[in-house]
Amino acid sequence: MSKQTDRILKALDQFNIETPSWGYGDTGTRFGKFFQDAAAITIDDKLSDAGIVHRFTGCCPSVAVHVLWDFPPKCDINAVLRTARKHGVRIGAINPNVFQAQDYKFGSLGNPDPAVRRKALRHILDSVELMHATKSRFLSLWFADGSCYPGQSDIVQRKEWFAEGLRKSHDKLRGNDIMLVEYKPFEPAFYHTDIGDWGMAYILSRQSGKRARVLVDTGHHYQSQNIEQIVAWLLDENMLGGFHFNDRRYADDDLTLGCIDPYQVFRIFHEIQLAGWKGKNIRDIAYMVDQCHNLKGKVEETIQTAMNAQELWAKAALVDYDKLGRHQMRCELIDAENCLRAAFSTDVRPAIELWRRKRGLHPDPLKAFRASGYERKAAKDRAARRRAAGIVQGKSFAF
Ligand code: PSV
Ligand code: MN
Repeated sequence: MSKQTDRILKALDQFNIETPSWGYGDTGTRFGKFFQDAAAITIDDKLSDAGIVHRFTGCCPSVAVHVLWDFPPKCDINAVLRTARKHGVRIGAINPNVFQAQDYKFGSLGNPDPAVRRKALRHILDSVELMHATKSRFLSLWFADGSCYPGQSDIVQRKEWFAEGLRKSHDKLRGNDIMLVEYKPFEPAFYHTDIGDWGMAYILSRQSGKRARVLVDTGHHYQSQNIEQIVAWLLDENMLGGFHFNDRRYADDDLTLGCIDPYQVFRIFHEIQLAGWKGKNIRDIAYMVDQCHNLKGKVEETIQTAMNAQELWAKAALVDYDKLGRHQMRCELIDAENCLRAAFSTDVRPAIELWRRKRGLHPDPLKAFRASGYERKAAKDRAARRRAAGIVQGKSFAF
């Protein structure tokens, strides 16, 4: 076996990517939803879909869940855990939901009304309990909080409310739990967002305690921002908690990882593997997908995402760090850049196929999934269940 293949196999052994439960259900834009017969209806369907993705790719053993969408009040947690086990997956990051209730119109932890702040905190603390009940390690926090007009809010006062709420949330963590703090520059707030960029997420995480880290959602940046630099800095500060992967052309588009700019994902992966090579602990990083697909088949798309991720991770494992370092020290720009280009342009697919074969997997997960007939069966079953339950296609967002 060539050294290169060996390097790829080892890199793939250390790479898993978590899929989101919300990527399996019907979703849309604010202008409407396009429904799919095969889309998941219940948490059982979502876990079944996630199980299928893992069965064919071998690299998606866990599923991120959104508390209210997947664990409504009074739901039987043990039954969900049993279903997950049956489908060969485990529950991953727990995402509290402090944005959809009417109370949160003007914010959650940053709401001027102390009763709403308390309600949001209560939900987060309940989510920590759910995290412990499901043996998940990650509490993943995203807040829609912000304001839409200049003068609407006292920005610094809200920062203090956030610091307080996050500290209290962090206090409930234990052992090797991690609290992930996600940032986003805009949407749904369009003037200021309380946790608007990685610096704000970093400051709040540092103030919260040793179990808090920053979560980088690749779709949550301004156009042309250098995301790999943010990743490199966070790694160096031991503050990189994880990712929500998706690709974008304009804003938070939720497109398939690597479909627009695969080189950017490669550059992010390169910074991570380089940090690992330099001795940083990169084992605890949570690689997660945060995508909702309105047009592509949900399971097919998730398989495609996992395959793209593996391919780019494998390419990033091929950078010659000694050589790169030498060229950098001599300011040999073209040669240094070519160290990255050489790795990026290597065809890693045969090595990935070998990795799959060694695990008893089909070398082409997408082909194997299509041949399985799973989607056809799910479409028939779920369309009938929708009909029986009277679930009908919704209207547009304003009518
Ligand atoms: C918000 O845009 C976000 O990225 C958060 O991570 C949410 O949990 C997720 O999307 C919901 O789709
Ligand atoms: Mn996200």
